[in-house]
Amino acid sequence: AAAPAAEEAPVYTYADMTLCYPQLGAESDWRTANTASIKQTAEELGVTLIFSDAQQKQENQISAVRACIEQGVDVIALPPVVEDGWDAVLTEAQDAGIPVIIVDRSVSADSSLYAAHIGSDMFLEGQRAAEEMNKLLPDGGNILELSGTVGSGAATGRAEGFRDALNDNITILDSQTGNFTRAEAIPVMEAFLKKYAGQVDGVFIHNDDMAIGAIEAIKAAGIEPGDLKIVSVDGTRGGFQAMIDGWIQADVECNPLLGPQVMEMGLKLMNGEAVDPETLTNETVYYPEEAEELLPTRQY
Ligand code: GYE
Repeated sequence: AAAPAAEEAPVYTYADMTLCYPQLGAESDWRTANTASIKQTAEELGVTLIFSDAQQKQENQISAVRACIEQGVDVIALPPVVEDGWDAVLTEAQDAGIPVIIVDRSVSADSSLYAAHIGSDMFLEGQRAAEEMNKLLPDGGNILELSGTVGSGAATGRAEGFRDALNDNITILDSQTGNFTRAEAIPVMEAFLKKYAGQVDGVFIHNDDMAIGAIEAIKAAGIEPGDLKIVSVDGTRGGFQAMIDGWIQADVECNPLLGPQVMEMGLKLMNGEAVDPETLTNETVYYPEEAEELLPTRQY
């Protein structure tokens, strides 16, 4: 029998698509912008969106994915809070014939269990952050690291990339998690400043929200802007403002506006078209000198 001609294949449009987005939480301005991008894009394109917020708990995310499988959605786009522990639910989606796009952070599951990944190269972001710290501390020094959620692809990638590119004359005295939130970063930074008083030249902070929290603690300790070199990640408005105020010396961009790419790929998958297994976001580094001019143009 002849293979069906291309024009006979069912062609779905955005209006036919029900997309499940089990968001991992609302921990940062980056995340808020990511959620807004998904919701706005769905509305503009006429995609039916099933959205949930797992409050940074993997078990909530897994339940949300299972609910979407049961409901028979067309596509699941999953931003995984941590890397491990997805094999079972990804297998369930696959058995149900529902394609999964891993969005933003990565998973450790075998790539045969999902259709594709769209997001940032977290290792590269870490390398970029290290290059900035190298420039800020040309004679070396002692630094601290305020890292993201333990076990998340974003924190692991940034930590590894940072160590990969950091000069040998810079020592990481300590590394603690602030779970990507302002609130959790404050006590961590306070404890750091007590423990390492007078010994610290810089801090690598895995996102701008934690940087803003840390800056509160640094201010309270009577330290002046620029005395501690701070390299952060994301490039949110808050990060830009902290650059203008002299607290952050370099901000490595991480782009949360993934809605259009996610929906476009979702539709391709519905129509049985081939997709790129890995789509990396194009990103840069921002500096204080340009922060004032760029702030009004920032979308998040
Ligand atoms: O950098 C941080 C957020 O996974 C890239 O998660 C994302 C990170 C982002 O909480 O602000």
